[in-house]
Amino acid sequence: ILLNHMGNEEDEYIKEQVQVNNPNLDTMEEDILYHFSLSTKTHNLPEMFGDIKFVCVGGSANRMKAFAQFIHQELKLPGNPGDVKDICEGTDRYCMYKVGPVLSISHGMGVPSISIMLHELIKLLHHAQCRDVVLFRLGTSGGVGLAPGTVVITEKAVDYSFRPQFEQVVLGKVITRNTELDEGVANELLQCSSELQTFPTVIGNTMCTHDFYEGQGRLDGALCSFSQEEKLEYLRKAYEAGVRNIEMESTVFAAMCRVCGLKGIIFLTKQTLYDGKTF
Ligand code: R2B
Repeated sequence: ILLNHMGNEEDEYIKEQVQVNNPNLDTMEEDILYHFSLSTKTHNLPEMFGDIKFVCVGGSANRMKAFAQFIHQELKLPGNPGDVKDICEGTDRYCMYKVGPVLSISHGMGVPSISIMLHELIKLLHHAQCRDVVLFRLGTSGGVGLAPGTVVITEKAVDYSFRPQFEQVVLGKVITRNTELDEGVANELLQCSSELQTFPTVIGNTMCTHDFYEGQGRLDGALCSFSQEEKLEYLRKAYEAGVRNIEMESTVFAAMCRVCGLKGIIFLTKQTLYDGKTF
């Protein structure tokens, strides 16, 4: 999909400029992207990042380095894929690699961690005057009622009550944001996957939780206040609501992409078996 869309100015995705929604940014002499160890004063962001079209984010630093090396090979870029350099080496919060028009960044685990990264990424793309950017979240998740190895492309990111929304507390008040993702790109990815036939792929809803253990109905945490039957009942309801996998970042990812005019896609592999037998 990256190769298909590179350099195609007529492409229907290629319309939007990355939007920030904060008037304060215009009056700031310097914007420090603290957790990337970058700043508008010390770095020429348009020169460094102005050609970015695809941003791929995932939880683990090692995985996102390996992904950058893979993309380097796929795009047949000059130089050695092993030499990709961490742009954020001044901090160990996140790692970032640029390979041609693709940025590969780690975001850690959970909504707070990815949310900090997304604020700084969106400001970075804005300061760098990037246009037509598509943002992908790649990663792992627990599947619900799927065969092991199935890839889920997210249709809607939903909360613990299966609602397509993300609640952010701002100055003590809850703000609710929509979490539906770009349908066109999701369908295109599904089409690519069915042509490749390398792994089973489905489109479904992804449930985002704020915890890996109790929040996901797991029986193997340090705390567990529910029975196996109660857990299965919850997962059954989730399945009926269209949930096909569970992870910990999708709602804020989808909400921030929508607000800032970015096409957001989430595709995740299923690792854990939520079948009531495994966990
Ligand atoms: C998937 O895997 C991590 C938990 O093990 C978390 O970041 C997620 O969403």
